[in-house]
Amino acid sequence: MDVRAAVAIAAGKPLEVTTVQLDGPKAGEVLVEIRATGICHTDEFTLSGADPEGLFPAILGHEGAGVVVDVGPGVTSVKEGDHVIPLYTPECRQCPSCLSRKTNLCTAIRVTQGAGVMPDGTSRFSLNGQKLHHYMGCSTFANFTVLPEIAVAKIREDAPFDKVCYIGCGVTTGIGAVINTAKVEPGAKAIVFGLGGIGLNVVQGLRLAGADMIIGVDLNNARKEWGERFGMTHFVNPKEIGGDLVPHLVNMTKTGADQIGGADYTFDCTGNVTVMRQALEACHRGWGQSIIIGVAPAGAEVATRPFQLVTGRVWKGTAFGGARGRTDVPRIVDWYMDGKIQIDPMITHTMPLPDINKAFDLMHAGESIRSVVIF
Ligand code: NAD
Ligand code: 022
Ligand code: ZN
Repeated sequence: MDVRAAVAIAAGKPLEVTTVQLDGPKAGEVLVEIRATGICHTDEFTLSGADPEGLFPAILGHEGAGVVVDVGPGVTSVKEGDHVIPLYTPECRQCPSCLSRKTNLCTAIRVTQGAGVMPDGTSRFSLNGQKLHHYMGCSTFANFTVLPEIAVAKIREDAPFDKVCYIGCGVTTGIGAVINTAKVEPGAKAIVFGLGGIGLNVVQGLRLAGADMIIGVDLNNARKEWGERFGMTHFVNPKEIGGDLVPHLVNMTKTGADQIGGADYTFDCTGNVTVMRQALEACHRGWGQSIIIGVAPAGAEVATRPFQLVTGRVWKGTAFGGARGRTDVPRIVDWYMDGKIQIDPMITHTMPLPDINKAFDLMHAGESIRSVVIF
């Protein structure tokens, strides 16, 4: 069939909005009509050419929501008409990783997903007979896409596509990092580095978890108001404190009885390795945990003195907020529909598919929290 898509022809070039061909779903696959998609940093990272694993030509996009319109042989968990969110981290419930209960990083289709093809090793997308790569197993920058059954989460039908698409990456990553990865408890003190599309969701996750002190750190003063809107209690701009950031933050977290100071939990939502070190070192001695969410540039390395770890600080990372997509994503949609979490104000820009390149311009300018294409 013919579908409308934004094609990443080559690294560093704008997306080309055109008609491409999509083959129907094979065994274990579903055809989904994408109704809305967010534009996330990793799409930009790949399009720019900075991602060494980026494949071209490809249909990017991994933050979508839509409706199942056809299913291939053997599909049992979803049917035509079901509303779904594509999952770049699938959940097969059968591989050693899923069965371990210790990680959300399902390995069932990992190799083919990374190679930009469906689990049978072929692509469903083509342009004038030339193969197009799938992206992160999702390819949501098209009004129809084919996905493995294990890579869709079935959601309630009253949820608006143009909002819940954000649960496909940013919302789940931020809230999940707090709840699944850090397991933050009521009364905790936390620091969030970077108040963008991920950090603001960490902030609202911390409020949901009952944290007492939520310090936001950002170089952009415009992000102070944003943080406060979702539960941030204190704001620090590293450029404006006239001294080192880590001791400043540690001081802020000191309370009467505890003059050691440091946060119970810190989160890097910048992808900057210097910030990652600051986030670890701003943790409380003996128990503080620092969670890396940001994706650093290719080849980057993190450093600290081993003493930081020997004295009980814990360094962790998280992918997709540690969420098991088919199980956890429908619950997060419920939280949104029940008013427990907010999404609408973070979607600062919407546009039709032909204007998708504007979303990348807004991201570069730091003007948007999230842009969403509505098909
Ligand atoms: P964003 O650009 O919207 O936000 C980043 C924020 O960090 C901005 O407000 C910026 O001003 C601030 N910042 C930059 N440098 C800083 C510094 N040195 N100190 C303090 N603040 C600084 O980006 P985002 O959409 O929120 O994404 C953040 C990161 O999370 C990206 O690296 C993205 O790739 C990553 N991410 C990871 C996962 C995962 O599963 N691990 C999922 C989604 C996104
Ligand atoms: C999403 N991300 C950043 C912005 N939006 C993001 C990028 C990478 C990962 C998670 C989120 C990630 C962490 C660990 C892995 N990935 C490896 C997973 C594994 O090996 O099992 C990751 C994922 C997908 C892909 C590449 C890397 C891909 O499909 N190409 C989850
Ligand atoms: Zn993303």
